[in-house]
Amino acid sequence: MKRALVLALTLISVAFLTQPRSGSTQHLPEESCSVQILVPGLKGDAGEKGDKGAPGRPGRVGPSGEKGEIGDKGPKGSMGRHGKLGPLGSKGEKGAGGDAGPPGPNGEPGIPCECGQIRKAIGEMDIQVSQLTTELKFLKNVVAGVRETESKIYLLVKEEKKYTDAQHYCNGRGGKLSMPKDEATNALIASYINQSGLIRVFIGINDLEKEGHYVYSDRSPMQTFNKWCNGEPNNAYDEEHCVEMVASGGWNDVSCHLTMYFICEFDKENV
Ligand code: GN1
Ligand code: CA
Repeated sequence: MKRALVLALTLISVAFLTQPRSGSTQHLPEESCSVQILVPGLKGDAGEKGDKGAPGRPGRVGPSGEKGEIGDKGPKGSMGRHGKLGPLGSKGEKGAGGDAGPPGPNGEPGIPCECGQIRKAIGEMDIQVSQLTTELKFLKNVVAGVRETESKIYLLVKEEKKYTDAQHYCNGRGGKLSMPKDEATNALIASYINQSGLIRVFIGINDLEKEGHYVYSDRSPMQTFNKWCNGEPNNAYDEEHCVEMVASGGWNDVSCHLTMYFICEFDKENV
């Protein structure tokens, strides 16, 4: 554009300068010379093909290609590092006891003394302590409450014993295992059991000497009065020779080896 303008101005100047002017013809050759310098020459012939240029700059990164198909599973990787320590587990069962350890070294020799006498005294005190402990239990039972009729005192012993041990316990205190020989006594013992919140106790009746031949703990044979529960005595498993009273006041023959609470009776005149 710029070039076209220059060319146009040049042509105008040429036209202007080539017109005859009055009184100034003697300067024409010099002015034609300066016009030749301003006008470009004709376009030349095409040159020879140049050398191959340097490689261009790398193009822009193209868009992501489509996802290919899933390849085959690779080989198993090597074992990972140990994970973090887990939380503490719950306490396990107690293990079996270990073997006994080796015996310890011998102790220092003791100070010589009249050991025989001291040992004897300690042994006697041990016996007294156990007797007093037994008496204390008995008294606690008494304080806890007894039942009585005009002639007897009934005591519930809250210690679980086999029949014969229960009998010995009562005998040792001047009494007997309780013997309900009539309706009134049976009802008194039954209410004693109920008020103590129990369901069964040993009473003093057994057929230890002869199957089916029931006697009281004073060895007197059972008379017509009885309170057998329905279907009892049945000598179940062929080994029921002692008698319990249940809360209803009914009797049932049971194994003498069972352990349960029991009721002793004492004659008031012996107390
Ligand atoms: C009891 O164990 P089982 O239920 O057969 C009871 C027997 C009674 C029987 C009556 C230990 O025997 O003395 O005759 O129920 N034995 C004990 O069904 O209580
Ligand atoms: Ca029975």
